[in-house]
Amino acid sequence: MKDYIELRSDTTTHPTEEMREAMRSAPVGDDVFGEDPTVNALEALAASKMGKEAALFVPSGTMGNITALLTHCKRGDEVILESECHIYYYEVGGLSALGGMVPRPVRGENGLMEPDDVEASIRSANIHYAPPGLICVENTHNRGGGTVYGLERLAEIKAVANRHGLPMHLDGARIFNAAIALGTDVSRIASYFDSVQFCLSKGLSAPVGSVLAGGKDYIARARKYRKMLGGGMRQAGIIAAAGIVALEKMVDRLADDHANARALALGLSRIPGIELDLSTVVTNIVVFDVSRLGIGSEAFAEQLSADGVRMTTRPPHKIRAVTSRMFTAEEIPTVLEKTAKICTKHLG
Ligand code: TLP
Repeated sequence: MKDYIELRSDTTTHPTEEMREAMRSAPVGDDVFGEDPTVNALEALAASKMGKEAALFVPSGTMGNITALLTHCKRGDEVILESECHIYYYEVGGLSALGGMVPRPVRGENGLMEPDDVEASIRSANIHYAPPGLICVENTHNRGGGTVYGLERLAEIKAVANRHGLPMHLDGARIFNAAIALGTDVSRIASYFDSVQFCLSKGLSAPVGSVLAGGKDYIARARKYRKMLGGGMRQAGIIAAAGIVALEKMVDRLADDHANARALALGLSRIPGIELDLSTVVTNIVVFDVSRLGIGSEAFAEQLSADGVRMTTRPPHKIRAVTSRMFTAEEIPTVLEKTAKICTKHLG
């Protein structure tokens, strides 16, 4: 049993009993030979959920994204992406270090890019310029606070991509959260993209793994890049089995995480010293600012953790709380009480 309240990330979710049972009894084979029936079943299920021809099981979201980018682009190509997105901010510069790609960041509002800004970032052919190779979108947007692109805006960005003959990649680590917030199916979100990466190991609670989905030829080429990156796994059915349970059983309950995030955010927004824009809290991520307390995020998070509540920092002054199966509605009053205690201490 954990002796603290877990709000650091939905990546901390443990597998369910049903997942452990499925893992124990999963039929397996060598997936590099394409012979693992459980991996093949997961890939087929994931492809059909996303409305794509094919899918590829990868060890992490980071590997899914870099595999996607390597498959779309060549060295020297420009990748258009939002300036706070995970691929740019948290993936160790892999697109440049491993793929020789040039990021072209576009500033969004709470992580969401305007179609006009995307279009303005696409430069016409000129001997001096790196050629544009890909547009990336993140939905939900992590650093934006779990914010969601609506289908209309996605359609407009897709129209921009079409006008310029560019492919689109979705970092849909939390695409199921986006679909629930929009009241739509994941395949509708995915329909605007040539490739989609989504995570099984976040709110869906699988212990390991992500999926890259796309067209048949595209995924065949991606399979080779996954191998190059060292992501060709062998009896991976053991972990893919949990991914199948994640997709079949764990999607609908994400709505509970959203409701908990909303209730938590509402309570936090009423605590003097905390600044929180409630309009951004539409999925399972809550970001708030503690600058009025005269302390930085690190100090705030340390004090909260010492009192048994774990959140992550967004230096210099922001804090992130992520709801998941590891957090229950019953814990909300305790979090609010402990947060208020720190605020009162620092406001004097
Ligand atoms: N996000 C993690 C950390 O890396 C920040 C988290 O705790 O939120 N895309 C998005 C939008 C993500 O939020 C993440 C993980 C990834 C990709 C990468 O997934 P993994 O951790 O499986 O490599």
